[in-house]
Amino acid sequence: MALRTILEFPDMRLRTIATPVVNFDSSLSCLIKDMLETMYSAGGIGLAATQIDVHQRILVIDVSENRDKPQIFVNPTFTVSDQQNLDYDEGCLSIPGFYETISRPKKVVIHSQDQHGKHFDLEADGILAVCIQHEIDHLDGKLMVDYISRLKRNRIRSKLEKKHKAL
Ligand code: GNR
Ligand code: NI
Repeated sequence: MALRTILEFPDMRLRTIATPVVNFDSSLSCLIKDMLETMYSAGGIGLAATQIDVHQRILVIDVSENRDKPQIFVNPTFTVSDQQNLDYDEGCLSIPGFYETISRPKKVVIHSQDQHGKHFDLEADGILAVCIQHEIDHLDGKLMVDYISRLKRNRIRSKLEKKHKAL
């Protein structure tokens, strides 16, 4: 088990488009373990492999109160199952300290594989729907700041750049 470093905006590696997982082997299990450990340690409700500089289509999520119900998604996609949108105040471990209200489809059906390659579908609403869409965006090199104005985005960029220089 190992904690991995989480990349922070505006690191260009966060813009990489992840490729599908083809081998469901022990190295995938190890990677998923590291992702869960890193997510729990950082206090996040989700983590995409992209955020630890691994450009494969893997997500871990835990939206449970007691942080004891990990969900694993390999090669996930989703279809919108409710035309309504939900506004949610989103945070991101790769944009620490900033929160923005983002509007996304309220209900989605997730099509995914588990860590063994088995296919499954799952209907999600509420925070799980928000989180899975946020995480799939990461796999496509997209960040929540892409949904806000350029002015706000640039303000966040310069604050984080200043912080990175100070470290
Ligand atoms: O920990 C996280 N919280 C969160 C809150 C609202 C909407 C999305 C998220 S995901 C985020 C973890 C993260 O950055 N995952 O990519
Ligand atoms: Ni994020």
